[in-house]
Amino acid sequence: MYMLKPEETRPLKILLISPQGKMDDDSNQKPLFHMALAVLVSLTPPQHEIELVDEHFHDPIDYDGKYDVVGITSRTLEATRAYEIADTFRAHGKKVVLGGLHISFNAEEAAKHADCIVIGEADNLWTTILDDVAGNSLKSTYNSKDFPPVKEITPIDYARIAKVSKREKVDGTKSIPIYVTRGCPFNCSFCVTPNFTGKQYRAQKPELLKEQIESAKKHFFKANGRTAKPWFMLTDENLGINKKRLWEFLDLLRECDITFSVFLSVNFLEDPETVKKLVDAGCNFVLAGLESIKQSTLEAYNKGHVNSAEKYSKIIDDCRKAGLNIQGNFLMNPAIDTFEDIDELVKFVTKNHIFMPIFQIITPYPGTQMYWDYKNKGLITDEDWEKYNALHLVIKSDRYDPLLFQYKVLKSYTDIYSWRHIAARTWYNPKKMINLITSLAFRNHLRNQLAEFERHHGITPKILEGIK
Ligand code: B12
Ligand code: SF4
Repeated sequence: MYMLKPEETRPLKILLISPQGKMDDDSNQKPLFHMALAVLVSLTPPQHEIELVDEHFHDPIDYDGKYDVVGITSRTLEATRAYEIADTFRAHGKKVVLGGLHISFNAEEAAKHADCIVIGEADNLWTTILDDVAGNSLKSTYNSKDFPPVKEITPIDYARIAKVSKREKVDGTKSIPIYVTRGCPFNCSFCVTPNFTGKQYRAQKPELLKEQIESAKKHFFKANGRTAKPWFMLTDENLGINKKRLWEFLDLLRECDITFSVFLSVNFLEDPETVKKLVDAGCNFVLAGLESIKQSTLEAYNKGHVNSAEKYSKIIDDCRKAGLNIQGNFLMNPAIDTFEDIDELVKFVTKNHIFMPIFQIITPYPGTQMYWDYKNKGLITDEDWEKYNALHLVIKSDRYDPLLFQYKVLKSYTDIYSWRHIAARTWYNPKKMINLITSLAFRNHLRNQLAEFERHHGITPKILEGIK
């Protein structure tokens, strides 16, 4: 039994929830737990008891549980569900704290559903909140800006997470999240980072990173015949800010004997030495925001300075030859992308056998420059947050009927997960197992979404043929 020290507050029972939006997917790419909650667990003083619930893994919620406080995270896509859970807990007399990216930029909206809202990062204020709950003096708002700046990365306490979460050990086909850095100094207009953690770039201390990886392996990984090494998802916004730093981290990761995936600007992959270091360190794929194969579009997103569409094929091919997959992320916008452009993109993805491609409809997430630009011009047509899964068109479209544009993207996206495409990609790319398993999850999810879309809107593929 834990013995309370004189300076410690009364022990609390804390429930932390990661809600799942109704239109969120069940893809295999999801990490084992949400890093925001991992940070909160790692910061929580030891006398408190924690329970972690993750709806992405269908963990049930006990609304009658004896919790002193319920903390809920949320991104925009999950906000409506977060509010639903919060309202239900409050109706059961529980104290609810809401935090996360969406809440930070929609404080007024969120305040209607919570006893307390948290704006910004919680690393510098979570223990104050717990002390205030224990002392019955919880305030209605805590803003990270009012606390000392977050200068360091909170090391993740994998042992405690293993104790409080419902996740079992996994093999190398499911990813364990970890972060090496936070922040990114770039200014892409569709991204929340520049207005959230962007300016506060920081990195893990090497020795702590190694310790965390060892602990994560011990508590969350079990090898099997197919996968001998664990798969870590590096949830950094952009690991490749600085080449020297990146190389140091890659050397360090190499010593850890793991596989990992990472978000990285594609321009870093032009350098063969960096690619080699990534492969040697165990990188199984890089998620790169390629966004478009049209240079004019890249310029429109403030991405022209880092990306050059012309070079994509060569970079992808060189990486593949070196043993590295690039997962391409593409954005589609009815104001700049025609149906022909989407067809061209499908051809490009097919020809280049792009690993686990992601198609997204441009979505102005609250907190992005793009959101304010569209909002000020009155161009946002839908603020039903459930639809902010990047497969709905929530902005005004003059060129195409919004529903048809959405259908075109969803149909093209589903088509690139046909058996033929999956087989070709698996054949040509390295790391076949991850490719196959995750592609099947994407395929199932997309086919279900498409079928639902066609049923709900009475649309058939024939309709698209007439409007090219
Ligand atoms: C890793 C990552 C992923 C991974 C893993 C996601 C996961 N489920 O964990 C993958 C690849 C699966 C993914 C998918 C998607 N992602 Co993503 N992803 C990220 C990334 C790069 C890092 C997230 C992370 O782990 N951060 C580390 C944690 C510690 O930070 P945090 O969540 O902000 O938490 C801190 C504070 O917010 C606060 N806090 C958070 N919650 C709470 C709760 C309480 C109670 C308190 C007190 C405080 C608090 O304290 C925490 C510690 O300081 C972010 C970029 C970013 N800037 O966050 C984008 C980001 C979150 N993703 C984004 C998007 C749009 C998506 C997708 C919709 C894209 C798509 N169509 O596929 C999907 C959605 C799937 C989903 N539901 O997660 C957007 C979200 C925008 C928004 N407003 O919602 C971001 C911000 C990127 C962007 N474009 O700007 N993503
Ligand atoms: S490079 Fe990536 S993380 Fe950085 S601002 Fe652009 S999209 Fe966001």
